[in-house]
Amino acid sequence: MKLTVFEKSIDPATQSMLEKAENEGIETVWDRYEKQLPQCSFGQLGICCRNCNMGPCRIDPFGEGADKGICGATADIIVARNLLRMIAAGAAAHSDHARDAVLTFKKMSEGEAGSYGIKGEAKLFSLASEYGILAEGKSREEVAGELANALLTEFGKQNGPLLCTRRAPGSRRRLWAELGIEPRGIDREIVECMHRTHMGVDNDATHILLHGLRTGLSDGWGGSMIATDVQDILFGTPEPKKSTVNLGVLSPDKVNVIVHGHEPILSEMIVETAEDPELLGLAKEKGAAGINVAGICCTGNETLMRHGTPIAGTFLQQELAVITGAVEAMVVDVQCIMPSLGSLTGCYHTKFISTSPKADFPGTLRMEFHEEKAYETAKEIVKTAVENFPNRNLEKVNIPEEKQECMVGFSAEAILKALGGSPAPLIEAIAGGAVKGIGAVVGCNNVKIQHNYGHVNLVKELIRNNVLVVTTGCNAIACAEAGLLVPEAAVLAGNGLKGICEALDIPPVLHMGSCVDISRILVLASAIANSLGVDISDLPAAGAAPEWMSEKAVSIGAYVVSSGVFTVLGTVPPVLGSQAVTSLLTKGLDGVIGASFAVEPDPFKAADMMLERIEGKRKALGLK
Ligand code: CUV
Ligand code: SF4
Repeated sequence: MKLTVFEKSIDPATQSMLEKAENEGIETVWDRYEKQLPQCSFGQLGICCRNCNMGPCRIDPFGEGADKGICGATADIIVARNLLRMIAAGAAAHSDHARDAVLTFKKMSEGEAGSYGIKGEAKLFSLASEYGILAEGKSREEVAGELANALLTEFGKQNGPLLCTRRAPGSRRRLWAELGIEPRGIDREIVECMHRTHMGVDNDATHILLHGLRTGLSDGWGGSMIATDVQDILFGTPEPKKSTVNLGVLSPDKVNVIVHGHEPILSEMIVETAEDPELLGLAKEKGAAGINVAGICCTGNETLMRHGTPIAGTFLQQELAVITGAVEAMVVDVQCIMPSLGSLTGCYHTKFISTSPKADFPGTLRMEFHEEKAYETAKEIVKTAVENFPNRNLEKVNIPEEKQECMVGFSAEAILKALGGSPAPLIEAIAGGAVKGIGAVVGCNNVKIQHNYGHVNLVKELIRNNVLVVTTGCNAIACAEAGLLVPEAAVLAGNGLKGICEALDIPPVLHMGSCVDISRILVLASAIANSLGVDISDLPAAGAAPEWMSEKAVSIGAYVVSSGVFTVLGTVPPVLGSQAVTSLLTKGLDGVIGASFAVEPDPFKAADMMLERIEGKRKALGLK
């Protein structure tokens, strides 16, 4: 099977770079995907186990060979355990990111993270009071220090519930408590996943999965929420602003520095140093017209939301950015960074710079990033990029023209502000039927789905049916590339939603941030549910991850569903090898926590499923 560039992506910039790659004999993620086909069906079904060294074991899906592992583990047990490990990895990724943000915040409060400060003072004080810290008579830094300690406690706590869960409606919290899935401590839940999945520990699929929900909750209402909150204090809470996206944001005559990964701790500093007069002078000396910083993946979303820094692409466009031949430095921290970038950057002049003490890749220039010398290191990194500018090989440069305007920065605070201070106008619009409900569409790209096809079509279908869409992660970038994040996109919305967008001058699709910022969606949903006096599961809302691939997305799915939101997955998780697990996830959960998963790769059908759920919830609330 050989896919054409048109079958690989719906995005013209992506298609043209894929053509360039083919002409230059450069391998991309799609080529490697083709070499993996057909993919192992035991893996796809989730029925192989390597959790002890009597194995590996696998279950015969046709019921002819082994129906148990050597220890006696059935398909149900193996599938559930594997899924729990995915949730653990995803929750760990978000929460360890959060931990680093809090540690930076703590160092900042102690005056040991020189270049960082408090840009979100209001959030500092509101969070401090939420955590029971008295601010009176204390300096900002003292309050910050006490808050940092309180937040760090959430990671190591032995007994719950995590304090952020108090933001959820009371009925939801009571349900979690009754089910015994209230998250206790962030680290505790993740460690317990590893313990339970060790050979011979937890061997009941339902029991295993309930802990999966608890671990997911410790991410959504713990790690991710803390990451968002602390980053807002350090860097400011996002507000609406304009920017541009897609590979066309790369500059033909400026030094292009790409920040890729997830932690704004790094990208914020890079953005700042790009305005350093000394570096700008050096750029001029090297023949460049300036320094252009552009993002990829969620660290890009972070700087986009706060500074309007342009974004060069989604997850599947990371290699293509290098293939433009115009990137002086690809600067990465953690998560969603393809190790292929090492050999790929070797084919161009691009410097591949890894910065996290936790993450290295083949072929990188290591420039480890520490808070104490953040500005200096960022400056060193950008200087390396500037000095690399003369090495750009003009014959290899081809930057696609495509770049799209977008309006971003819709934090929960910004949305409430746009509504005039309370969710009431949105609730009225929903009650009156102008807006049918809310769709939360998030998540990655995945080579198994035509790039951006799932994202863009699902979202278009929702807004056409008067569903206001909130988005994060790569879905947000995909929507931006398709021109859906501008107020003018209201013409694609149904009449009711269109009227609201025009009245408020907002897009029908609201960019709420990076993947950890799905916590902002939880906060917004809680605000709406609380002001109606209902549970989140009563709201006319539904979620989707049309092209998800990462383990983080599995953790997200676990907490979104546990929070009461029906969620449609566009790619099949490795669970189909167990009838029991599959039916629990897609049906059984509904009776337990008021929401469940569905799997539907076709975005039009997925939209129908979400619309049906939204209609059902409207009816139950007595809305027409
Ligand atoms: Ni964190 S997790 S590919 S960057 S959304 Fe993008 Fe978002 Fe998935 Fe990764
Ligand atoms: Fe096989 Fe059981 Fe060991 Fe898994 S834990 S590898 S199923 S013996």
